[in-house]
Amino acid sequence: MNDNWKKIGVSIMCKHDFKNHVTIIKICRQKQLNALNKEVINSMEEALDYVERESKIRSAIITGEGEKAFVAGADIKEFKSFKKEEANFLSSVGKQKLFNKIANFNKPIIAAINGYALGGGLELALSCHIRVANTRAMLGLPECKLGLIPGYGATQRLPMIVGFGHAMEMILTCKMLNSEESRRIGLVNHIVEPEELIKKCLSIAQLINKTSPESLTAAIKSVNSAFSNDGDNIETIEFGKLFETENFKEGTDAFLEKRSPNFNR
Ligand code: CO8
Repeated sequence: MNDNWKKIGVSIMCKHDFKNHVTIIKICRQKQLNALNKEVINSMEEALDYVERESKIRSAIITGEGEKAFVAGADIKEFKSFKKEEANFLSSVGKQKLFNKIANFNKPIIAAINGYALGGGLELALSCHIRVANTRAMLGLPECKLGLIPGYGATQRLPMIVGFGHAMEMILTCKMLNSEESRRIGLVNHIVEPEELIKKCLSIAQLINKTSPESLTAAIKSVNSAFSNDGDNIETIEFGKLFETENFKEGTDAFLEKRSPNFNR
């Protein structure tokens, strides 16, 4: 990466384009398909804090390193041995530092989905205000195959974005959608060729940047308020409970051992 990129923590790179008033935040854990661990979440929070404060930056784009993945989920190796309390804690801290922070941000944030957006990775994209995918993107919520449910907001945000029926089907079947299917149900707003992805997001940012910053903050707050309820807490509690089940252990063991899970049914 060239000199315009600044490193935050171990795995976040940021490019601040003050002339065009936009920051690109890139998650760089390519070998693990940019899976979200605690370090990524903390560094993302730091990057977002800067964008929030810097008045010359009026919008941001989040993307993943490499050609394969936006983010392939929360880091399964990190949370595999968690008990209920640790799971509840990780879910609520992650929401506070990253997912809800983005959803309630004072400036618009665009997800540039450059490959797999799975589990927590799709939840990250769902937290963003606008989603653009490239033609290689694959979107899905595999949590029920791991003996879990989505724990970073998808049970709440997905029905708002694609409607109850499509949300239920995606969560209950764990089926991945390609970019065309994702656009058809409104999960992503646009699809472009891989080399056009950042350019397309920048062109949306340029339109945003011509508007009033105060209006953007108020618009985000107002649109979000249409959907406020207690579901987010219920999701965290239900998510934690699953860490006490045998099937969670079996689902995550099976993934790490590269085999199909054999669930107690
Ligand atoms: N966590 C940790 N490591 C991962 C993850 C992940 N989510 N995804 C991929 N990796 C790692 C693989 O283990 C592998 O590592 P290694 O080379 O050391 O074996 C490397 O990335 C490359 O992956 P694959 O070899 O599997 O690549 P493939 O091209 O064969 O497959 C897939 C790509 C289909 C994306 C596959 O990697 C996959 O299915 N990944 C897991 C997807 C998934 O289940 N995501 C959901 C995770 S659970 C979650 O996000 C819960 C959110 C709520 C959490 C709340 C807080 C606790």
